[in-house]
Amino acid sequence: MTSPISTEIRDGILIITSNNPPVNALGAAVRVGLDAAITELESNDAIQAAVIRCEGRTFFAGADITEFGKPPVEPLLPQLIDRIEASAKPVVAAIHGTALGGGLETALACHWRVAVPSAKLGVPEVKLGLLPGAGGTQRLPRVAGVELAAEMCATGNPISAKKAAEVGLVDQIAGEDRLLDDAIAFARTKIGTAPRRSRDLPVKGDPAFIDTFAAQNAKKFKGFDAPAANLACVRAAVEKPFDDGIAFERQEFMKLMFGSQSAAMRHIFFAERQAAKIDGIAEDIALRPVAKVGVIGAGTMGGGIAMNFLQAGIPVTIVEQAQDALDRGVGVIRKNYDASAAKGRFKPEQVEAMMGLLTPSLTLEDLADCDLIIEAVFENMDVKKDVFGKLDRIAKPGAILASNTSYLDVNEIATATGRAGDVLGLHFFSPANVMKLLEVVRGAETAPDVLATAMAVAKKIGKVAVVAGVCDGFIGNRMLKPRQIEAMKLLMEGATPAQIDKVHVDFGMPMGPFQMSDLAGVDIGWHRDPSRIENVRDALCAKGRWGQKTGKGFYDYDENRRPSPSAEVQEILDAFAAQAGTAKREISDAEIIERTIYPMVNEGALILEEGIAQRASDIDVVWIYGYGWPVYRGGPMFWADLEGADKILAGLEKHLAAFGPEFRLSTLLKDKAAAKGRFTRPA
Ligand code: 3H9
Repeated sequence: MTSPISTEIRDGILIITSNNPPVNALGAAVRVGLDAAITELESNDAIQAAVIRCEGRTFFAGADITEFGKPPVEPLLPQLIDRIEASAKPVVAAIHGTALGGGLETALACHWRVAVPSAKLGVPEVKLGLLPGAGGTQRLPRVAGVELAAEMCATGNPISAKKAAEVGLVDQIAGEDRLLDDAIAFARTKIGTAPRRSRDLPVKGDPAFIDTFAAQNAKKFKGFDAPAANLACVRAAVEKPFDDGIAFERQEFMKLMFGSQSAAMRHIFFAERQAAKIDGIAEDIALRPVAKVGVIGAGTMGGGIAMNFLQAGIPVTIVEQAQDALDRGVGVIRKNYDASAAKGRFKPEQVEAMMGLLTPSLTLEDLADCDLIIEAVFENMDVKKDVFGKLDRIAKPGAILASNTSYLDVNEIATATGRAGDVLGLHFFSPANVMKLLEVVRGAETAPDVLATAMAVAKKIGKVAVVAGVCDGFIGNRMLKPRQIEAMKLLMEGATPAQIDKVHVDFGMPMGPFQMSDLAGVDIGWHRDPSRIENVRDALCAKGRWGQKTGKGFYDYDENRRPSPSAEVQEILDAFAAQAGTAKREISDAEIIERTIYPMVNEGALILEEGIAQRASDIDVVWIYGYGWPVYRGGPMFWADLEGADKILAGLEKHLAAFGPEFRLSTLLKDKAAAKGRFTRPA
């Protein structure tokens, strides 16, 4: 096998080049090659200095994540990095693309760094539940200062080459197209000088910043192990000699590496990329062009959907039925953009450019030249079919016709047209311009190129897209349903909304089932007849308890929307429980998990069994990006694997009577439990 590392001597300078697509990850072959190159540097007297560079789109983007959890192969990255740093001859890193994680650590081991203006430098390990474990936490504070190092390590966010140059992390900005030449010229100026080793530099900056920064970000870091470990290592850089700091870093890295959080976060890293792949469709299938988009409905959803395309530079025609609704919708889009501009996210001229791409209209006929038309009208089958019938007459041949339905049967909607192959669902999540998830619903007749085009468009507008089959609620909302039903039953049996919500928030969800109902609106889907009271929801709605928007729902809210338990709600719950003859009892937190989260796993298993999701990891992506499932728990199916299918099955079987006759145990779950098998691949 040829090595991904090649060397060339140019006038006394050893040029060490890595060519390991796609991102020059520092896998075993790269490390072996670099190690040999350093031997060449040291042993050849004709060589006076070296430049380390990469071919392709980026400098080393980090350690090879696919090697984690497998038996280590020498030289280990920390060993290699020490060797580079120890070189008696000057070594210069030539950085383009993204120098990330182990890549930046390699650059920090080089004695000097040259980068193109477009380069980005960062240590994103924390996003994988890790820390820069090849000396990054000890060298970065010495080179860039404690404050910036703490921030970069704990957030994982990269910095620009310009910023890196300001703080001394980059020594020279090269011409965008002349990186190698500039790096060689720079290396030449260092011939004969003693190498500047990061490990020998004093730590710069104020260590008190670390505690302040941790306190400021306490909410963001809640539940995650890695940010605190990163900060502890940066603190060690201040307090300990270099070698002791490195030993501490190693110990903390190993703890994280073999913990469940990093496994979960690495699972999601690959799951997100895997979700973009459609089983059975060639990756190079010809896509339909999407240069112009139509959106029907200028309400919250339609407006949010339109914003995605405007931000990606794609013109949008937005259609409403009445002028005032259209004006309101366009007004909201502008208001949102102006608010973002005020926060510095856009320049005022960018806002004008985006608004300039928007064409408001009162007639569907104006969608005739659109390549993709997304309907976001009232969630009712007859209304949707009427719209699709009209679109069938108006849209140009080959246009993709999409419904933003969150529950309805996309196959039935498609029957309103004579071109079911062009129809699919694009289920955006609210607020549609913010939420990353897009469920792409594949109808029975949806053409492969239509599906592939939708996935490509999703990527273009910055969404994480997951393919779902047709069923009630697709992947996400279908799994939400058993959770909500069981949470409601538990209220009858003696739990309180606050207790159930707390269990979910402690689990890591952004909010519990009742906080979610109050935020979304308890009245969603309510029949709107206050005299017809058949269940708790009807009773709440009849009393105007529609959620946060009316100041009361499952909770009472003060003027700052702070919730408190409601005596009125408790009375309603007690009355319904008495009527049904349900005895109240103590409900444990463990039972809340078994009754509300285990049924979600069961539903996920049914979804897999029925082929609604392509793979278990897709379900995890839906829940991470659409519902705020804590990423350190890896999504419901990865979490199920940690918990054990047998434990989940046993937990569910305990409560079969409570679940009632409509509950269906998944055969797949039973099979996994019997075989002690997993839904997802081990990370
Ligand atoms: C680390 O360095 C630990 C050390 O501190 C300590 C060690 C002791 N390894 O994202 P893309 C694959 S931890 C293996 O679609 P983009 C990726 O799966 C590492 N594979 O491209 C995908 O494969 P496929 C710290 C990797 O242009 C393909 O490359 N570094 C790795 O949108 C293309 O990826 C990080 O966390 C990897 N490190 O974005 C950086 N990285 O085609 C992680 C990518 O089969 N990577 N792949 O689906 C990234 O953030 C982005 O990939 C990057 C490019 C910004 C580089």
